[in-house]
Amino acid sequence: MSWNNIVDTSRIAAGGLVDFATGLTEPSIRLGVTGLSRAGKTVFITALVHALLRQARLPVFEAQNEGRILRAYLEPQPNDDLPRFAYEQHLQSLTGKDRKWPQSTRQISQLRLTIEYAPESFFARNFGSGKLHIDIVDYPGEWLLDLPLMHQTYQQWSHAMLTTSRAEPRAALAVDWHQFLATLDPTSRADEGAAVKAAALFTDYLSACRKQEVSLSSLPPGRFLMPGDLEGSPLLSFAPLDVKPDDVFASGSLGALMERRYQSYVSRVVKPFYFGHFARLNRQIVLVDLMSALNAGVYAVNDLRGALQDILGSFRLGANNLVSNLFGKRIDRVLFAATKADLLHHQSHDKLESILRLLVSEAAHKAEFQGAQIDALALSAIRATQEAVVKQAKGEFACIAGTPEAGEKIGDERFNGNAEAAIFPGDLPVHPQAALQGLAQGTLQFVKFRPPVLTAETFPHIRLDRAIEFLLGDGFP
Ligand SMILES: Nc1nc2c(ncn2[C@@H]2O[C@H](COP(=O)(O)OP(=O)(O)OP(=O)(O)O)[C@@H](O)[C@H]2O)c(=O)[nH]1
Ligand SMILES: [Mg+2]
Repeated sequence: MSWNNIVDTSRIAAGGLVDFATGLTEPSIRLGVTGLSRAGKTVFITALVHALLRQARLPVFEAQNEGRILRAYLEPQPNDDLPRFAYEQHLQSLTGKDRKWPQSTRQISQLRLTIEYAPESFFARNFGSGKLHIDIVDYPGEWLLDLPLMHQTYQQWSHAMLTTSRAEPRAALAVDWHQFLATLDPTSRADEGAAVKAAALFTDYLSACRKQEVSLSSLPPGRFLMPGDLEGSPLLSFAPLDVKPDDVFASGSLGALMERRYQSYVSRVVKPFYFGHFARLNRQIVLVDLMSALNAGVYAVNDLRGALQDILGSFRLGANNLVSNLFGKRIDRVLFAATKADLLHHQSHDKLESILRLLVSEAAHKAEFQGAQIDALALSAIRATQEAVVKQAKGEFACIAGTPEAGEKIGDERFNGNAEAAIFPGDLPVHPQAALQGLAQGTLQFVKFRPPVLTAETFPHIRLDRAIEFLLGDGFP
């Protein structure tokens, strides 16, 4: 074991000890909620917490169905170094007069929910009630996709980035960056201006790859698109150069400068995230905007497949870690969820789920993943639509209906944010394999609907209860 590994391992050990000390008295589950930007993390957490606090109708969540959940409440979180998830604020925006989706979040945050329950066994019940703390951690999926960088040198990473950026659909989006790159000589004297400009053009290329029409997923380094508190930091002024995986740079060269910055990024950004947050999770839900990827076509789907494989590779890394095993903190359940299922008619929910299941099982196979339970489902944390059948001369169409947001367009009609509308969202192919081959490209029609008017105590949802049962169900013995 190298010196570096020993230092790293002791970092988790220190963190693990704190968790161990705080977790000793009362059981806790540390649930990571992640997904790329706009995947639906904030809405999911707000809906999950709301449903548990208000004891919503969650038929598949057994402990609640059996009437064993006694009380649920929010508590101060145990980690002082993490911002709190702004639950009240997000709920307020969803339920306020204007009914808005919560604002985009750019940072990691955490919330502690505590649930008191009646234990299942007669013996335990006579000892009093059980108590489970659920620490929910919301973090950008972009940061998770950075973990493979810990095992790559700058030269290997550069070479890989260049290779993928030279194939379509990336090549067309990389033109400006490639043009500038062609003027850079890695062996020339280090030049700060060139490094900054290369980083800026590389970042523009990454954001172009994220646009809805392209919808690519795997775009590290994660902080370039989702800088968090590193906005404008020199840690982000590096970019790939046209080099070979085994090139060596002379000191004082541009190559050496980029290499040093890359290494700082890995040791000061990626590793602290891994050891400080990721390695301490024991449950994980990965939210995926699968519909956008399917609609964008086969490149987007393939890219998502690669991203899922990287993600599962990272979870395997967590599961095998000696120290995390020692402290009982390892991810033992991972749920992949296709979000916003309410944008499709229910006839397509099972199809959406089968497509995700196929993608995940392929990725798990390739990543040689084992050691944790994996599941996949299609859900809507807050259902903004209802279903309707629209009869037209050509036949009957299974539609969804809701209130489109102001400014949304369907055909020639522009909405004002108050009128309701029914649309035919399109159908998914019957065979999941066909969808993965790109046959769903351009077939789905998306409209942004406003959050629903609350007619009951709790939000309508699709399969949120299945997610809860899988992620937390065994916490109420
Ligand atoms: N119809 C519908 N839309 C949803 C649902 N969940 C999320 N959305 C939409 O997706 C958008 C993004 O959701 P967020 O929960 O903010 O996503 P996020 O992953 O937290 O995004 P960032 O904070 O930007 O990383 C929302 O503004 C909604 O428009 C859902 O269950 N149904
Ligand atoms: Mg968010």
